[in-house]
Amino acid sequence: MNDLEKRIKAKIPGKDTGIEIKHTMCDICSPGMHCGINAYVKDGKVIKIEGIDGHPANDGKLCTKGLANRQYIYREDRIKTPLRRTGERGEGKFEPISWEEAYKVIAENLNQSKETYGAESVAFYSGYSKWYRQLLRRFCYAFGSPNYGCESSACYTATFMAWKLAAGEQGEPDMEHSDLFLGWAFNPFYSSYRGAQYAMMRKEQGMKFLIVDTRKTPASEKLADLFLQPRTGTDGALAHAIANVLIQRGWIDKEYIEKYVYGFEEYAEYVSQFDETNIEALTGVSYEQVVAAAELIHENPKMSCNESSAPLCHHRNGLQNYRAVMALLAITGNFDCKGGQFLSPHTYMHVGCGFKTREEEYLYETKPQNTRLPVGAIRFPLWNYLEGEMQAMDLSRQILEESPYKVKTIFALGMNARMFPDSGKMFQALKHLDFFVDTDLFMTDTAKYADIVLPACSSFERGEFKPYPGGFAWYTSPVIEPIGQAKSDVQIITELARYMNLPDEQLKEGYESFVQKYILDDYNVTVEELKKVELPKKIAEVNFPEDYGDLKHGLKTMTGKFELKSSIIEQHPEWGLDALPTYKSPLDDADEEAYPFVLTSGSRIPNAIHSRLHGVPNNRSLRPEPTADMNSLDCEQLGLKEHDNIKISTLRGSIVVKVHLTQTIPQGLVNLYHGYSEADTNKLMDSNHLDPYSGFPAYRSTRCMVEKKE
Ligand SMILES: Nc1nc2c(c(=O)[nH]1)N[C@H]1C(S)=C(S)[C@@H](COP(=O)(O)OP(=O)(O)OC[C@H]3O[C@@H](n4cnc5c(=O)[nH]c(N)nc54)[C@H](O)[C@@H]3O)O[C@H]1N2
Ligand SMILES: Nc1nc2c(c(=O)[nH]1)N[C@H]1C(S)=C(S)[C@@H](COP(=O)(O)OP(=O)(O)OC[C@H]3O[C@@H](n4cnc5c(=O)[nH]c(N)nc54)[C@H](O)[C@@H]3O)O[C@H]1N2
Ligand SMILES: [Mo]
Repeated sequence: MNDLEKRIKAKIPGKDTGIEIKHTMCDICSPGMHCGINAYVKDGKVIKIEGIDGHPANDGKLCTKGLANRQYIYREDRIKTPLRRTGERGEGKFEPISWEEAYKVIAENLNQSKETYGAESVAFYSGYSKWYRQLLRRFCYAFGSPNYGCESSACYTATFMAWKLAAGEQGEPDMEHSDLFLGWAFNPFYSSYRGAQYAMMRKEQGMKFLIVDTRKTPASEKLADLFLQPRTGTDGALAHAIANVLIQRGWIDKEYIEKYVYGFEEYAEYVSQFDETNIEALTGVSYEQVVAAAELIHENPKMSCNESSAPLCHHRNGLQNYRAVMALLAITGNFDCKGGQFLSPHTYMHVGCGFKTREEEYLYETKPQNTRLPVGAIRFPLWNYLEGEMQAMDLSRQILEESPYKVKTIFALGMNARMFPDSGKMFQALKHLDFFVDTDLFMTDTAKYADIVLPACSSFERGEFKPYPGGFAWYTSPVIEPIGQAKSDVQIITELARYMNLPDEQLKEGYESFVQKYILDDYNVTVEELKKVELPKKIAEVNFPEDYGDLKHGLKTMTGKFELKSSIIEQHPEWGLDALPTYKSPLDDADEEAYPFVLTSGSRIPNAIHSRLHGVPNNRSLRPEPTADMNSLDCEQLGLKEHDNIKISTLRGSIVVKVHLTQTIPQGLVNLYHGYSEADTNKLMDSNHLDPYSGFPAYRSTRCMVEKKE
């Protein structure tokens, strides 16, 4: 009897409960978390869940989303069998078919598309789930298409790109040894509660916080020693103004810059234009506060900074703004040293766990050569240079315009068309396809457009590999049978690869073989061993990096230095991009008088994650209706009371939502969460309001107007 079983018996003395407690993980959230779950299973059903004590990700706790797992996996709209569309696209009429039949139809149509238009006419797309992506990518390459792409066309990748430009690889804060933490667009209280707990602990230990956010948040209230509240997307200007004060006052590390930083002179010259004459007009932050920020940085020399996956980059100037914030680390000598930012190579699925894997080898060793450029490559050349996968923000355009070539088929896992700016255009593009397969747990609005829908299973119904920071690794086993005929995504990909007899033996060997050969073999541990352990097992030693180790060795940039001025961009003048982190306004060109407000969307709320929990009753009950936050003074001027209906309009369209009056956001801003079918904020956005450096959408800065709706 293990400890947990003892606890159960203890809870119900003298009774044989028939309950088994099994370990699994929550994958509702990002791979950066994946908390451990005890699933209480009775008669093949999960009847209760709780966090696993001692688990490195969550140590017994679960957040509002994690606690939703039971209602999530048993959502009524779970797809139970493969389906073939019988009605119009979007109508939702389907008939069940067998897996064999589904594979046959898919294989025929994919091959047909390849024969008629070339392999590149088939795009392979993954929504927010990440755990199967390696196999999907290899499938795409084995099929011969360059068009693998995913939700990361709008999440995190711009951050990696900013890091690749500056330092060749991704950085990570050494918060443990910092005097000051630069929490720029940082509110882990809603997006990652473990991060919030750690920040609170460091606060209590005396670390200072400079919080920069467009809204007042729990982080600005609980953590900030200084809080700056710039207008949305004006962060680059603000960072430059802070840099300018640091440089003018000599509060920079000249020796470090001399040795390790490239492009300082031109950068210093450039930022000198952000000063007391213009900074308040540009950002809404007073010059006094800019100086106060510089003073705080000067007084607390060891400074690290959060890595922002979304809000900083969700602007048409996002990547440049990111580079501007990172520059503060470089000029104060806070990159590659204790208490600052260190390079942290990705272990798996872009999460740094402190040890290396050969994931990239698996991903790229079969990449086809001499294919056409992936979708988005011409429009976003820097993206293409650094990432080489499809920039999915250009997908709807290419499907509809059929330029530079036709994309006629999409094979998708977990596609959410509402993720794309101008989501209406993405739905239109789906209609334009010859053939569309979507694989999901639920019958979503997007799946309704598919010709074939495949039922995927949840993390409770599958086994999955997972590494954790500190050198830990785990491999879960299913805790219940799949719902209906659902299969795990990796099983689907592998079976289809075998059915189509794709020329990739490794892919056909499946997921476990990939994990074993490309990850675990290097650490002398087997999948079978990891499946048996109760808690994630330490498989690798993780050593703290030496100060300036990477810099002394030379970074993986063209100059070997931290680049304030990008030599990659410098060498490609034909891209029309700036090598320095130049600043430009984030806003679109809509007429300011007609559209006097700015819509920012997506700031995380604790009870939802994108589209996937809006249909889960407990979570929905915490915020039953799509609700926009607006400043109380703006509401007064518009004659709005709490929970009135408002119509938010942009050049692209309008939606109706409830209004919430608040002081947490400044006047002129409208803040709304995304992913709702009935009030889709991305419907309001222009599909061309994108960052030319990264291709990222400007979810957080679109001009809009607001009217009361009776
Ligand atoms: N306005 C606005 N839009 C945004 C953002 C924002 O801040 N503002 N944020 C952006 C960001 S950062 C992100 S990451 C994206 C989120 O990207 P999305 O892809 O929109 O994320 P989800 O809504 O979770 O949708 C993914 C789909 O995958 C399905 N799914 C879940 N688990 C599995 C699985 O194991 N297998 C399969 N096959 N399917 C599964 C879900 O049911 C869902 O239908 O949204 C972006 N969209
Ligand atoms: N509960 C919950 N947790 C999540 C998610 C979720 O949907 N729900 N999504 C997951 C995913 S995919 C991601 S990418 C992460 C994102 O994680 P975070 O980056 O933490 O997400 P946000 O809450 O969007 O942004 C953080 C803060 O940035 C501020 N902000 C927005 N725009 C700007 C700006 O232009 N400048 C500045 N300085 N601040 C700005 C917001 O007001 C917010 O308080 O969260 C993950 N965790
Ligand atoms: Mo994200």
